[in-house]
Amino acid sequence: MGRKNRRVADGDDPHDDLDQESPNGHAELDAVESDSRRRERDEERPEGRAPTEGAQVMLAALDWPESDVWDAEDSLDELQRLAETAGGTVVGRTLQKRDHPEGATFFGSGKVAELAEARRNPPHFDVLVVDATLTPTQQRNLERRVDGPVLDRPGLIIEIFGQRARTREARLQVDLARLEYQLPRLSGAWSHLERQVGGTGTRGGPGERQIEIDRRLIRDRIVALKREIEQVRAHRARARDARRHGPPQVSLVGYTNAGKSSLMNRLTEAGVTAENKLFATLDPTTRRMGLPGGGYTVVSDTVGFIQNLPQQLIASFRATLEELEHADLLLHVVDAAHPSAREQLDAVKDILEGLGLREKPTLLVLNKSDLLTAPVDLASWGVAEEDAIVVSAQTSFGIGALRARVARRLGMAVCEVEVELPFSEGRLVALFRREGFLIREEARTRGMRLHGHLPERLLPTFRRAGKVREIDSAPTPGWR
Ligand SMILES: Nc1nc2c(ncn2[C@@H]2O[C@H](COP(=O)(O)OP(=O)(O)OP(=O)(O)O)[C@@H](O)[C@H]2O)c(=O)[nH]1
Ligand SMILES: [Mg+2]
Repeated sequence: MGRKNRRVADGDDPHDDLDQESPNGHAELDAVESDSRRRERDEERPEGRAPTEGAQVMLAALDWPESDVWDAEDSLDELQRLAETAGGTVVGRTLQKRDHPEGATFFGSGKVAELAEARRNPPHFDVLVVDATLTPTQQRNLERRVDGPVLDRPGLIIEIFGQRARTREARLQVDLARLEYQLPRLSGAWSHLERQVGGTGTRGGPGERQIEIDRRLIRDRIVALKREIEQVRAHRARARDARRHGPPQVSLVGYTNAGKSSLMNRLTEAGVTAENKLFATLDPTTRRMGLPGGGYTVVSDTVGFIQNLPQQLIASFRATLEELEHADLLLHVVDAAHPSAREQLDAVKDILEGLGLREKPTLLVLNKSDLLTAPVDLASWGVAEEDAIVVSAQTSFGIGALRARVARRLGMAVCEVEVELPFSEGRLVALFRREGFLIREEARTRGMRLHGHLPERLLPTFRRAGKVREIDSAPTPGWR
């Protein structure tokens, strides 16, 4: 899934004062944290504030041959939006080209020195955000070198989820992801444990002893959170069980900011928050959606995906993501006008595959057609015509067709028919009334003639009992 920070051998590392990766991936613990550094951290990072909120942020990325999944500049653009979403102001961005990442510091020594220099001089930055997954050791070493806090991409995404989480379920899941992320990083000079475990109140003890205490507290909290999340999962499973005999389920999935919530609002008038922000939605919302012909389905909107979605979040959001497993149809929403639309599509497909959802019936919804300057060539998207549809949640273009397509894919499409049935088939007349829309009913000499709309899946039943004539009519406009 996306780019990974490849760990390289430490042998060529010229920085002997820096932590080295030990075989289990953890470095030697820091010695005593210096008083001045601790003071600075406490002043800069009062309890409860994310490191990026109100901070001046420097972005840095490495472009190396094996990291070619995304164009490094496009990925940096996305990182910039993420940093801004997290409340930071980006004061600079820098890209280093290299054969491979440096084992101890990720960037090469020249770039690290340049970053340290940039932090000391105007326009001074508070936080360095790196567009990669750093090992805990690299993160710690970079913090020492630039003498300030360093966040990697997963750390930043987890921060944003933390800022966005509102409901109890989302909070539990984000807290778990954050603690799992932090556990191996605890000895970092700028680790901000205080707001994770409700303030231990004992900070300031000697570093190593304190870190051991913090580790124990985090492990205890992780156990407690997992227990609570398990209860949420059990509750969701019971709710799903109750819905099993209800209408079919449709789930919206897709990259963050693709327009899932906007589409949900168009399809159901749900009034869900849709914003030009990354990760506007963290909780699944479920609403009824009317289908052409009078049937209905249930649609859920859920959390957006992103390239390199942190594993900790995927694991902790399992309770939420499990809803997707039980959907009858996935609507994969893509911002077709985005310059990185293909990469976003692939990133989402990777995540779906990782969740075991590759075989789920899926309809690709190419959204934001109002922003497109050329007609969509479905073949270039690698999908068959019947598996994709072009829409605009903003202008409503294609929304009626999307409803009809969903109905068809769920076997709930409706057609206009004239049916002749013998008098003995009274139970089918009742079925027509219940499941379809009966316009006219006539008693003829040999039986009944019914005219109206029937779900396509019921046509064989009626054909077995009598005669069915399909009336070719244009789809009714404006179905909601
Ligand atoms: N021009 C245009 N903008 C759209 C369209 N659909 C959504 N948007 C805009 O795209 C932005 C993101 O929309 P959302 O519906 O919040 O996206 P989302 O997929 O739910 O995003 P997350 O919840 O963050 O994952 C908002 O500013 C919407 O107004 C569209 O069809 N055309
Ligand atoms: Mg949303």
